[in-house]
Amino acid sequence: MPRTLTEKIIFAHLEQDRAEAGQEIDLAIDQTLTQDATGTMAYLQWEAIGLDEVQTELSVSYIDHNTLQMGFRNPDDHRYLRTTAARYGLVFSPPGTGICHQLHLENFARPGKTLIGSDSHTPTAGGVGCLAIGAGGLSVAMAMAGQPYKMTMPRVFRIWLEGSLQGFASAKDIILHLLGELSVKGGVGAVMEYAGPGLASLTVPERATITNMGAELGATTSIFPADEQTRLFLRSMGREADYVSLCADNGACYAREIRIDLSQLEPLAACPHMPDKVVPVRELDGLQVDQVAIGSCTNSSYSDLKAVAELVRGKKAVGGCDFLLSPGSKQVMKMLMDENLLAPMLDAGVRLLESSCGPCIGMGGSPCSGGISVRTFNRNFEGRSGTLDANVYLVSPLTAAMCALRGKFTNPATWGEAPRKAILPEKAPSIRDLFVFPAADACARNCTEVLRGPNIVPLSPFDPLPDHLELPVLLKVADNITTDHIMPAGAEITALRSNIPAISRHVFSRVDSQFVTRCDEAKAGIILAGENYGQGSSREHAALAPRHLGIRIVLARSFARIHRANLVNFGILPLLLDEKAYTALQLGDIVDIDTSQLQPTQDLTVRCGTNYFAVRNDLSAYELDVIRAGGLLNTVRK
Ligand code: MIC
Ligand code: SF4
Repeated sequence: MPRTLTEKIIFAHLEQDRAEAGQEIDLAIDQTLTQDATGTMAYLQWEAIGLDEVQTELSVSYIDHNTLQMGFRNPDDHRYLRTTAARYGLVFSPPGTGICHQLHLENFARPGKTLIGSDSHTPTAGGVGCLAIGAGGLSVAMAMAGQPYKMTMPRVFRIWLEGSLQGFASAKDIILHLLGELSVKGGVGAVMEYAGPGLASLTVPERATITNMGAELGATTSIFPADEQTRLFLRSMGREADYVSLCADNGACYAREIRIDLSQLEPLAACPHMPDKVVPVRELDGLQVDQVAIGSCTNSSYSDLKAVAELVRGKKAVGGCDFLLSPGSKQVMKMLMDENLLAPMLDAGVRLLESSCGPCIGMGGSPCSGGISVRTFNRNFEGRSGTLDANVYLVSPLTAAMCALRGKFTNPATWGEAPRKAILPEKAPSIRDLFVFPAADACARNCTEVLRGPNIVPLSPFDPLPDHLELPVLLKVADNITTDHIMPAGAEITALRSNIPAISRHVFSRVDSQFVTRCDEAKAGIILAGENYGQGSSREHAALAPRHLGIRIVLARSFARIHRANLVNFGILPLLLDEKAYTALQLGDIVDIDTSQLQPTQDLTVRCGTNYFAVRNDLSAYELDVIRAGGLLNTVRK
């Protein structure tokens, strides 16, 4: 039977040779990655599993999210990650080397391999034909222990590309266009597989922009075939030997097809505060801009930044418009230096930042009060920039640079001629020596002492699920609640990622300052939510910290994939409500659930006072076992 590219990679990593969409599957994992903000917890959990050595072909521990090193907490985390990598056989990427996804694409991602990463933008590696999936830290720790990754067999959408990009339209505009069409929920349960004659003109860095931001569609992942463009990219990275040609079979069956004529696209922008609120840039003509930030794992490649350098050469950013730029890796930085491309940017007023996530996760670079910030990033959720009342627009690097030069959005019809597309050199400078590879000798690894600090607090075990729960609703929230709403980021709170008791004091702090107090008083309770609860980041702290506060159940209209898995991993029941029950239930209501009656995928009835509500339960037998045990670590310990 002809197969999609996604199916080919999945079946090469499965025991069984048939799996229907929607069925639970066990996927063997070749590679893992973590970053510091999710990594400390992932390695604390890895240590709790108790193995001596990672079991994957390759596991990499990157430091890129919090590199500020303000006070002891953050440098202690870095030291812990460096020593765990050396102790257990991981490659370590020191702070400042670059953003995990950019570095992984340049140095390690391979066509046909499976990768899971404790970061939702792990699908970036799909740009070279790797099946790359974002997951919670505990799921990554389990994969490092050699366990298959449990996931739902996805549906596969074919995104058929025709024509080629014209003028100032760029890869970012392809994915923004798709977000405008499908919305932030449009990809849930699906893999976006790209195909068609339009592929030939898209380079790997352009493809990686698209697969990266496929995360904002809620998709399981996004993937491009491995073709001549892939071979050229891998050759430039000094890794041509990693190339294998890979594409879907003719006649493969897709759940849905979406056609995009690239030649019809124009510069687009996602308006505050969702990545799917997409409009043509021309409609924003005249809107003043306070800040421009170029970078992030979406748009910080050599090709992106070279185009910016060419555009701003000999020009100046308008005074009063802050112009920040972070290259995605030291390799990108070196290439810009080698080609004298930094000078035109610095002369134009660029403030050059370290190769890290930086302003994307609110690590500095916050806009002024009520400010308009134009960013090449992938998320513009309210408050994520660090300024609650700022308005963030997501655009391509060229659109962002034009905003900096003019101090406002302008109509692309007035921009003149677009710079030529930057093509990677045949041999890019390597930065491989900056990674710390584990010692080949097991004795040397075993002798490495793992160094901790006072802010690194091991996880306390959670109790099993009681047979009966009678709990108050402690929070009622609307649709599209992001993990940034649940567990905010920014420099101060992210520094607490390895200390659950401390970080849990900040749960929902930007949504309802009384939430934690209500949890303290009630000791246990329920969160009631609308559609797509937990979209965005993979941070398991958005499940772990509420569980620490006593949350046992989330009743929602629907869940985002990674967050639902994280809830299960930490023993929280994710149950589904219909519109009527969601509307009827209110803050403070006491809900009575007989959990002893829970059966895999069997719906149940819950009571609230004299009312009864039907609740949908889509948990598999495995997931229910994990929740009953009080979480995955308890199951593993058993
Ligand atoms: C994000 O973009 O929200 C993050 C920060 O990279 C997160 C991970 C985290 O919260 O540590 C993600 O996307 O998974
Ligand atoms: Fe880092 Fe931002 Fe990418 Fe998340 S989205 S990995 S914070 S650059």
